[in-house]
Amino acid sequence: MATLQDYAVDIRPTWCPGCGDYAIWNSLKRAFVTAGYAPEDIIMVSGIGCGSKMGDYMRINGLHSLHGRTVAVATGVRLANTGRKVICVHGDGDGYGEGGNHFLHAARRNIGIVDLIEDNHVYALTRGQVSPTSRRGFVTSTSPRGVLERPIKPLALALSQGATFVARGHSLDMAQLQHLIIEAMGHRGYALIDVLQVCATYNRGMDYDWYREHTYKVEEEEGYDPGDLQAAMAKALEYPGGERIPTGIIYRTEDVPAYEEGEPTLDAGPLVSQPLHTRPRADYQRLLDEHM
Ligand SMILES: Cc1ncc(C[n+]2csc(CCOP(=O)(O)OP(=O)(O)O)c2C)c(N)n1
Repeated sequence: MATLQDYAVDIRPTWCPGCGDYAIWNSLKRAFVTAGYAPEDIIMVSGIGCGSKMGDYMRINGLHSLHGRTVAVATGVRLANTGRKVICVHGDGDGYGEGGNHFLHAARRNIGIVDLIEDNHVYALTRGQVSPTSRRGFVTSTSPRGVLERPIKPLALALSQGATFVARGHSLDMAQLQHLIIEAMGHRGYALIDVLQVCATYNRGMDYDWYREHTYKVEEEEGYDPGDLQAAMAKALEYPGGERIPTGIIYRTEDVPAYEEGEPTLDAGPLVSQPLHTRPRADYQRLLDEHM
């Protein structure tokens, strides 16, 4: 049985004091240990950003992709390694902005990955520009007179594309976040966890007190059923937009097969265990000779 020590590395995070990424970091490690995963059972794929450094700060199989390409790369990683848990950890810029297109297609494809988005509503690594979830009026270096656009609604977007597991946590409540990560890792297909994250440097208006005041848990609401898509959509549309932010498992169904389950190439096992069917070297040489 793995312990927290098994995930430890000697590298100290470069995140700012007060950053919500520390709580996400600890929640991930605790969730892995509590659910009984060893570091070699998991592959963490990230993009570029403060939060995307996550895999550097734990002893785990980790892969940095390009900014915005986290989910596309993770899809390939998952298809090659169906015996491993694949978890994406990246920011809202990476996931909903540059990677917004991949997000939609992963949701409708129901590829078996966990997609944890550290949603601090700002581009932090590049020092505080507007992100797709930034609130209207937010003053940043790229919106000196305040953001004009309305923020996207990531949970509603995921649900509208047929996502089968949609959850929201935040960096205030590590117990809830651990629970969401464990449930997402046990899910059959694509699992989105939007994690509201404090950015203590570039988004000071949305601090711990602000989140404490505005968040609530759906499971504490009498009769809330995460299997009811209409009710889930109503919750998903509450924020951004309104002042109350629902957290917890907003929607879940285990009735839809994951993409991998229907892919015939995988009948013979994970791609990494199958022989490489490469063409003879002479074929490539002929191509090179013809085109170079
Ligand atoms: C294609 C591309 N565009 C832009 C950048 C510059 N860039 C690096 S990180 C980043 C924003 C990161 O924001 P987010 O994904 O929200 O993560 P955070 O730093 O807030 O954790 C940007 C714009 C890049 N590396 N590659």
